[in-house]
Amino acid sequence: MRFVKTFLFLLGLAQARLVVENWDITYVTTNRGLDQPAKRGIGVNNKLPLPVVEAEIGDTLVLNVRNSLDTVTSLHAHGILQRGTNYYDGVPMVNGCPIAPGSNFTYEFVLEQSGTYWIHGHASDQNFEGLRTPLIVYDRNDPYPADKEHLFAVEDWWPITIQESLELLQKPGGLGTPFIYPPQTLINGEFGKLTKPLYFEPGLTYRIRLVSMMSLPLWEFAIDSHELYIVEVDGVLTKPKAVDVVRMAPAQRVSVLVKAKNSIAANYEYHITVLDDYVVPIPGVYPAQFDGRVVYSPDASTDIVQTIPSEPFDDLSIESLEYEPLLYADRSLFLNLTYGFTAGDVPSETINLISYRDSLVPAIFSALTTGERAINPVTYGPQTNTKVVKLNEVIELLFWSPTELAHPMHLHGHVFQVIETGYTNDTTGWSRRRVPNSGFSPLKRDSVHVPQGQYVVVRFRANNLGVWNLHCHIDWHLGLGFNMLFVVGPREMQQSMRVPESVVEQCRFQEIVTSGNAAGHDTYNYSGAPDLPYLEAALPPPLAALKAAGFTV
Ligand SMILES: *[C@@H]1O[C@H](CO)[C@@H](O)[C@H](O)[C@H]1NC(C)=O
Ligand SMILES: *[C@@H]1O[C@H](CO)[C@@H](O)[C@H](O)[C@H]1NC(C)=O
Ligand SMILES: *[C@@H]1O[C@H](CO)[C@@H](O)[C@H](O)[C@H]1NC(C)=O
Ligand SMILES: *[C@@H]1O[C@H](CO)[C@@H](O)[C@H](O)[C@H]1NC(C)=O
Ligand SMILES: [Cu+2]
Repeated sequence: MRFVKTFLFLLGLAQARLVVENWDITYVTTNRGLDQPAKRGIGVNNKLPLPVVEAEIGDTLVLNVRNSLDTVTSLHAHGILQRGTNYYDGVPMVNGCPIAPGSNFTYEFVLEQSGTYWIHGHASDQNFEGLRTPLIVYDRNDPYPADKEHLFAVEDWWPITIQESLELLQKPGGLGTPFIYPPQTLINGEFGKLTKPLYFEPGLTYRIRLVSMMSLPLWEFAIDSHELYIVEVDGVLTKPKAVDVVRMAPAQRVSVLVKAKNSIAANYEYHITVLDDYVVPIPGVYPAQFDGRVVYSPDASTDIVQTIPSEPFDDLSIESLEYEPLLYADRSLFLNLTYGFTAGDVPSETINLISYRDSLVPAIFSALTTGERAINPVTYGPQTNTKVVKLNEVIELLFWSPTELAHPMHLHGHVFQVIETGYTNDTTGWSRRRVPNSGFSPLKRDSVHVPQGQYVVVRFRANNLGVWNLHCHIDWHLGLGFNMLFVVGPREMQQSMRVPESVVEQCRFQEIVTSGNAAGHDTYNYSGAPDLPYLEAALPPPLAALKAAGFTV
């Protein structure tokens, strides 16, 4: 399909088109080619893996969804900014309502960015069960033209469902139970051991797109004796950066250019290595290495030249191609990424000791219908940990992970500059690395990895009207409340944003209220709203603030 389109562009026939996908979201029973019993997955049109979605910049993507599950669903186009279409960002009870079982819903938005993205379920972590696929947006004027492309989408496949897994975790003493059920690695929808060869032609330049659709581990990509030039990170073009190894955290995407050798005398290998640091080690499962052949000629003897082990690239050493110097921060938010226990030792993931719970009213409707009160974060319910920011305000986030857990943090609707990383420990004191203040264009991305015991500082200009999630992309962490909201420019939203009738209708027939505060009231009355879960490790301030706002805690 892609080549047909390229041909049309050469003829000058290019024009923005509709790319229509008709997706019936269904349960699929499959073992995905693995030597283990089939289990339930969530697929599209009775198939798993899902089709890769391909489009050109400027196209309108129309996703016609039918929900054939027995539970609600939703889709999120990860990394797509949804400028002006916040209501199609796909987070249930934030951007609208979930899609009810048996009903249809259409997402429709313009693809204004080129690059590598993915579409995944955002209701009840359904991506964990297979509802995830790459979204590639081509640009015929791409400043980094390549002769050919390859894609590696890597995901983990677990023998139990996320709901079963979360239920086990939330039993007293249940920490660690996910690891009793070891996962397998799938590459482009197939078991990793079936790694397909890459065919290289001498002298050509290849673009290799890497997409991490993982629920948990990090992984690395390398090709023996071939330098990789990073040119895209999370949809943002970068200055070319030569590396031997690319490291991918869950939800991240990277494109590299690779120049094929001029000779067909030897073949090589590529390696996808799933790491066991940053996650709980699972003996016999992680680390795992999957090797494929890079074939120049079927006659050549494979020449395995191991890549010299080297530090994978680091966000602070890469610059965005389009120059934007370090932003000046108007406001700085300290985000303590930690966890606590509710009564009965049930673990809860938290940001600043608040574990996210949905409100009774989707946040977008609270922003649009509460007038002046929309600028008060309490309107959205304290258990959503909402920050209300002015349109175009520059926000600095300091992600601090003091625990033994690492967190890939994803912001919806924006890309942030990654400007500082570091850690502190008693023996060595502070270690701090920061990008230069001037003459440097910090890397911008939508998903940043915060390693355990370390911190990362990012800045973004809140220039996209709407309600946007900030959450950890490890599915268990999100499922246990690792999530918060930004409401950008509620006054301007009230003036300019018109939610389509189909979005309101999806709420109405599920009897979900579409006006008022977190509890659906037009006043400061929060009676009936979900309480902030009480956490034993919690510090008093959020509880005190809640009591002051009239909540029972
Ligand atoms: C929902 O979509 C399916 C196709 O997936 C179609 O057959 C059905 O008629 C649609 N239902 C409604 C009410 O539009
Ligand atoms: C972060 O939260 C933990 C509780 O889990 C607390 O012990 C720690 O002091 C907090 N750190 C900061 C810097 O507030
Ligand atoms: C301090 O923390 C860093 C980052 O977590 C770690 O690499 C290093 O080994 C630690 N140093 C000591 C002395 O604990
Ligand atoms: C708040 O709302 C509840 C439920 O609608 C109602 O019973 C109660 O009277 C209200 N309280 C105030 C102070 O208006
Ligand atoms: Cu996390």
